[in-house]
Amino acid sequence: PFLQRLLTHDTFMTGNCWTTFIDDTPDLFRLVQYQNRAQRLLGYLGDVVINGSQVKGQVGEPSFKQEIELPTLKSNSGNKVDVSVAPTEGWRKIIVEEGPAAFAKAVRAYPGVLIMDTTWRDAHQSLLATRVRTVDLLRVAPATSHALSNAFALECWGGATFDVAMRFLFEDPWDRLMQLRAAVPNIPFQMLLRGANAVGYTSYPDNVVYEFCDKAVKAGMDVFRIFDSLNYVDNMKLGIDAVKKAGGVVEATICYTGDVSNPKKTKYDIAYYLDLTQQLVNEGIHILSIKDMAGLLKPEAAKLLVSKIRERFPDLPIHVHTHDTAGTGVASMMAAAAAGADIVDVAIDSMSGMTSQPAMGAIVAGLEQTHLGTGIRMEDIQALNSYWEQCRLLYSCFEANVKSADSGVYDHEMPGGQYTNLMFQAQQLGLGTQWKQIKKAYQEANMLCGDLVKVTPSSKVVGDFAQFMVSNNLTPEEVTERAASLSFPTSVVEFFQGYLGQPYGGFPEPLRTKIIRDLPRLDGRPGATMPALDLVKLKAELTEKYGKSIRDYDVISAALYPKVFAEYRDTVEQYGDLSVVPTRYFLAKPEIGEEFHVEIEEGKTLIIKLLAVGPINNNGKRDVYFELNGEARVVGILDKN
Ligand code: 3PY
Ligand code: ZN
Repeated sequence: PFLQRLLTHDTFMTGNCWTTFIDDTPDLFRLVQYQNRAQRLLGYLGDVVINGSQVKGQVGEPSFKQEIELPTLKSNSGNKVDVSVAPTEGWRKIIVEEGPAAFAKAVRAYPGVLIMDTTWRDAHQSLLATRVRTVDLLRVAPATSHALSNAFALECWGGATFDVAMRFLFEDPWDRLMQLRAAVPNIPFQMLLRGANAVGYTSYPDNVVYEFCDKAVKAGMDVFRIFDSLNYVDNMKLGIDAVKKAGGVVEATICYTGDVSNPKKTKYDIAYYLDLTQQLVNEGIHILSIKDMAGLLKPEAAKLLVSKIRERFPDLPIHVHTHDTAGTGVASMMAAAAAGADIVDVAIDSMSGMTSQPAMGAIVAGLEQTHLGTGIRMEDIQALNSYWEQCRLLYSCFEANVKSADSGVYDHEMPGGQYTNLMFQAQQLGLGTQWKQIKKAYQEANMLCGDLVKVTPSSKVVGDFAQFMVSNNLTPEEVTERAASLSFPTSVVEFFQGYLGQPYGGFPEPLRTKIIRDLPRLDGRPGATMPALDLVKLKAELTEKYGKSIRDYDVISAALYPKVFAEYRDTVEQYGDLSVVPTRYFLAKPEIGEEFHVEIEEGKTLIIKLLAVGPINNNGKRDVYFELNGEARVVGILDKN
């Protein structure tokens, strides 16, 4: 059909088209591009048909294969809300019109408690290996912007979402942010920034962190939860300064570990957290976050910690984050609210509980008749929840099979996301029966490291250490005795060298010396000794390789994750933009004869049907026959089975 169109094209028919053909006939070339794009997309779909999805971490297929029903919202008078019209009311207005300081002040003055919904980031990072895709967020975005218009924020970016988007979902994290921003203009967006590690697992040159924050604000980010995995203030200061310069809201974080309600746990006590808060307040922050990444903050501890900070810093907005691993999340957030917290983190019910955040519905209902109401309506939560119930099933192939609460977390102290991850990995490696040992070894490895704050990336160090102990059958005593001759995982060695920063209380000796031997040691902020990365040069190199479409955003992606970015671009080169493929067909093949739609750009929809699969040929390939917008298409796919 293309050749037919070419041969009958008016300009072509004149016979006078060779030199200026491309310029004179842009419509024809748009058609070529479009057809090329469609063909590449069929290449991906064909590969899924023959070889199954190549998305890492996927076990089986989605257990839900119907079209997901979108939420219907009703106004107080019972009329259907037209969610295609974006609401104008919401907390973001204050950030945009009056700036971060005025926003923080208004939040502090709010008489009730505000919620932050983590469904779009931490909840799926903790439950579904961070695999929720942009399409599924975008579909629920209009309803969310109405239903949660009084929310403090939607946590939707940062943490692991940045690299997972490129690495496993073959999508661009910046596009995700910009598209969500366009769909939700009224509710502030929050991201998780790992201080000097930005959205990575290691320190970066300072200029990369500054550029990252600048671009994040430009792409639509508002509030930055800035933490350091060792609560090392020097690392955090860099993130704080970078966010301030970018014009974002600085939510500086104390990562919570230990148990302030237990007088026997003395390393991380109230005095430690008050001192840390003071150091952060000295940096001129807008909001304080208490980040309980493992779910260790018992209700009594929440009451104690929040009330002490509230007493010392009456004007400081306090935002509390927890994970529900032990099952105390709702009680702890209620206690934090009663003790003076301004904002608590929740996830939509069907994406809540266990290693995720506590349930939005439970907390909103629990506070509803008190003087601490959230301004969110229960019926709106139910409407959003029904979308997420279906969505969770769509991503069932990434569930880690965490089936219950685990109050053992008070001993092993694993962060929520890591818990699910390590449990899944243990199952995959056939170490499933040794899960109990991993948890025990994690606790032992933590003590060997000197009892650390454990959150990305320090939690990875402890996790790698624990897996090393289990696979080599080592007790803590054996590790201590044989440290000088054992071959430790790189992350452990680098931690002891000081590449993550300085842990509170210092490195344990003589273990440090035995592990790092004659390798260099860093005794200050790791990034301080790193030369600036030449981003102009990097952009020129990327443009040379990928063409003029390289944006400043891409330069940051490549600076943070050179290899992941290159592989992501190769995939896009091969298949085109896969973010537009509906998840069900991104992860699993359609039935023969099943028709589905892919909107490759606004107003351009491909109607696709799988027709047949041919026999294997001499090259080990199979022909996969599709119908595309009514025309037959074939793609040859290597059968890897
Ligand atoms: C991350 O760094 O991704 C986290 O979620 C830490 O809690
Ligand atoms: Zn978390």
